[in-house]
Amino acid sequence: MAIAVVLVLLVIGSVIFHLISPWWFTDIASNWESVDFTIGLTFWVTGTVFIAVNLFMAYCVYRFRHKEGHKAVYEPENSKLEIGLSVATALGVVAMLAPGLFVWASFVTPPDDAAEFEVVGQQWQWSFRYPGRDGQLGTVDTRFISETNPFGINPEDPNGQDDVLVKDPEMYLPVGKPVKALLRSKDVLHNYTVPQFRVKMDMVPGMVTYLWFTPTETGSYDILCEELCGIGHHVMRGRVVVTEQAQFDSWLASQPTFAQMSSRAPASASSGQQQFAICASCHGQQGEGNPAMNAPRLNGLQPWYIERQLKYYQSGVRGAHPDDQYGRQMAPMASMLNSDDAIRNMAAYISQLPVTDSPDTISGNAGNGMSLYNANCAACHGADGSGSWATDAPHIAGMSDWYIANQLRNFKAEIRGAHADDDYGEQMVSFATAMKNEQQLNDVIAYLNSLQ
Ligand code: HEC
Ligand code: HEC
Ligand SMILES: [Cu+2]
Repeated sequence: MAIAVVLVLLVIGSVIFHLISPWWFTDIASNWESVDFTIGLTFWVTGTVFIAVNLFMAYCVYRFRHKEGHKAVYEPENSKLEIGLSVATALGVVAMLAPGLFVWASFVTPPDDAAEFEVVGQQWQWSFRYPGRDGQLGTVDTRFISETNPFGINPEDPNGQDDVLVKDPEMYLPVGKPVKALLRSKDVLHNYTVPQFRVKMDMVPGMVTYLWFTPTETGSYDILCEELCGIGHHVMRGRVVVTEQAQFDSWLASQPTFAQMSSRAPASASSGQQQFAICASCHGQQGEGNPAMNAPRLNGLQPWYIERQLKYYQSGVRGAHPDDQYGRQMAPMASMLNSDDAIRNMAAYISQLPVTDSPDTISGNAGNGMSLYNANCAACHGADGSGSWATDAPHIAGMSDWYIANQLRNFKAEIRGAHADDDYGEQMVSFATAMKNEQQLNDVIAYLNSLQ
């Protein structure tokens, strides 16, 4: 009897939970209502069966419970019942699967007028490529990938010259126009997902997969990587902004083409040097850092990382948080570099400075730090802590240890990395929590010190 009651309560509870649950679809913003329809249909079919089977079970438990003097009857065959159940099950399965086949057929058949764009996945960022005026994307090959050609575009292919490159996890699309996304991965499996569009597709290294949709609502939506295995897919966040055509056009025009990017003059370290005197007053002549000024060592940092930080300080992505005492001292200094080129030149100058030694100021259990580091950090910063352009992670081994410790505290407290446009620091907010306490933090720092 008690079991029958529990079963009935289970059914009632599940239905109520489903009805009041806050976890339901986001508002749809694309043409794929049919995806919602098929998922809804599956819910109805499985939900009906769930209720029917459990209530029937509760009924049987109650009706056929043990009674003194009653004997069970053995009835091995009942063809009427068997046929009925088979037909009902078959109908239910068909109802769940058949509509999906039609939806899938249209999902893999983009309309002819769908405009193409490309999504590139890498550990752990998104970037995007749009065809230029010729409407055609140039060919690509992993062999061509380098710091000056991050997309690996074939320099010999004329179609690639006017390709528009978005090396930033924010992409735009015009509202109401069908688009076809070509999906490519530089390294491992990824999965491009925009929940509001109801689209997702795996990205497989070595091949190009695709999906298509028509954005129907203007707005800004999260891009997620729904690949699960691997350390950082959950921190691969991007944004897709759907706007009117005119706004999309002007955004696209503001992005560099491949020809523009590859014809840029190389950064000039000697121009950078001219402006370094002011920086040296805090960071030291060799960029060796000065704890008395709370200014960290800069030599040893990669140019792309320095460039990004200087831009972040300028735009308030870094060094604007009210509790970021030291970042706020640095931010106005970055504003003295008054152009993109000035920033590039400065980064070039700093990154070629001779590497100095930073005195150790923090001690801890390096062995313990090693396990923490290898499990949580090495995948991005490298086993030797020297950082990697491919994962956008800077050199951290042997740098000013008091500064590194401070940054980890800042990430953890979301003083750094929580700004909406901080697409790189955001990853660290999640990983800084790997050190549960000050002791573990010191252990990791001790290990980083031992790596220099
Ligand atoms: C008034 C002192 C001061 C001056 C002048 C100064 N900085 Fe800084 N800088 C700092 C401090 C303090 C920090 C550390 C911020 C923190 O702890 O978050 C910093 C941080 C940085 C960082 C971030 C390092 C990292 O590992 O992320 C860079 C890059 C940098 N400064 C470059 C420069 C450059 C280039 C100049 C000259 C244009 C300059 N700084 C001038 C005080 C200064
Ligand atoms: C998913 C990749 C990833 C993982 C894992 C990761 N980091 Fe980072 N880390 C980054 C990126 C990207 C940045 C640069 C952030 C930026 O540009 O603002 C960064 C920045 C940092 C900085 C700031 C350096 C500076 O000069 O200011 C420190 C310190 C750091 N990471 C330490 C760690 C430690 C310790 C771990 C392990 C607990 C770790 N990271 C795990 C990607 C990662
Ligand atoms: Cu991924």
